Amino acid sequence: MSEYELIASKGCGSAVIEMALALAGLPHRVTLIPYLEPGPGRERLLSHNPLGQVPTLILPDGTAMTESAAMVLHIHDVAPQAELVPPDVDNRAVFFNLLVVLVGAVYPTFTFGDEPKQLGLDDAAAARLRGESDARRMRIWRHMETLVSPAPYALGSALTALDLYLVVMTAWNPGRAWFAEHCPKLLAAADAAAQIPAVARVRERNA
Ligand SMILES: N[C@@H](CCC(=O)N[C@@H](CS)C(=O)NCC(=O)O)C(=O)O
Repeated sequence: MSEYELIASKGCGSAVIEMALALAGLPHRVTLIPYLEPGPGRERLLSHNPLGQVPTLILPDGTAMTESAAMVLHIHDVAPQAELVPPDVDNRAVFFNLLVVLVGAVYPTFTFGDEPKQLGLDDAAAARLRGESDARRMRIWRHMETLVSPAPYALGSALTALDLYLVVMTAWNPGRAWFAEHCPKLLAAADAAAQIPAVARVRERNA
C-alpha cells in the first residue's frame, strides 16, 4: 500500500483529516463506513481502533493512528510545506493549546453528549448528560472566541489545521446561528477556510 487510508463517516470529524490530507497533497483513499452500525466495516474499524471511532488513519506502512490531533501533527511532519501547523513559535503556542482544546475538551462533549443512550442511561439521565455537554461545549467555544482574531483565519493570514476543525465543528450543534450570535470570529474563520476549493470539496462530500 503506497497511500494513506482514511476510515471515515459522512458528517464526522474524519472530514478534518480528509481536508488535511488534500491540502498536504498526500495520496490517500477514503473508506466510508457507518461507524456505529454492526457489520464488516465496524469490525474492521475495531480491529484498528478499540473505541470504534472515526477518523482512523492507516499509514502507507500499515501503522494505524486513532486520534485526529496526532494525525494533523503527522501530516505536518510529512508535508510541512502545507503549514497546517504554523511555523512561528508564538503562533505555535496558541495553535498547540487550541488543537488540544478542540480534541480534548470540545470533541468529547459530542462523543458522550450526542449519543447518551448508548451509555445505557435512562431518559432523564440522558437528557441531563446532553444538557451538561451542550452547556460545557458552549462555554469552551466562547472562551476560544476570545483567543482568535480572524484575519481571515483563526491565527491570522495563513490557514492552519485549527480552521479545518472549525469548518467541520461549526456545522454541528449548537449550529451556525448560535455561532453567528455568540462566536462570530470562529464562524468567520470557518467560512474563510471553506472558500478554499480543496476544503469546499470535502465539505460538500460530507454534507
Ligand atoms: N479523539 C478523537 C474523537 C473522535 C470521535 O469521537 N469521533 C466520533 C465520530 S464524529 C466517533 O467515532 N464516535 C463514536 C464513539 O466514540 O463511540 C479524535 O479527535 O479523533
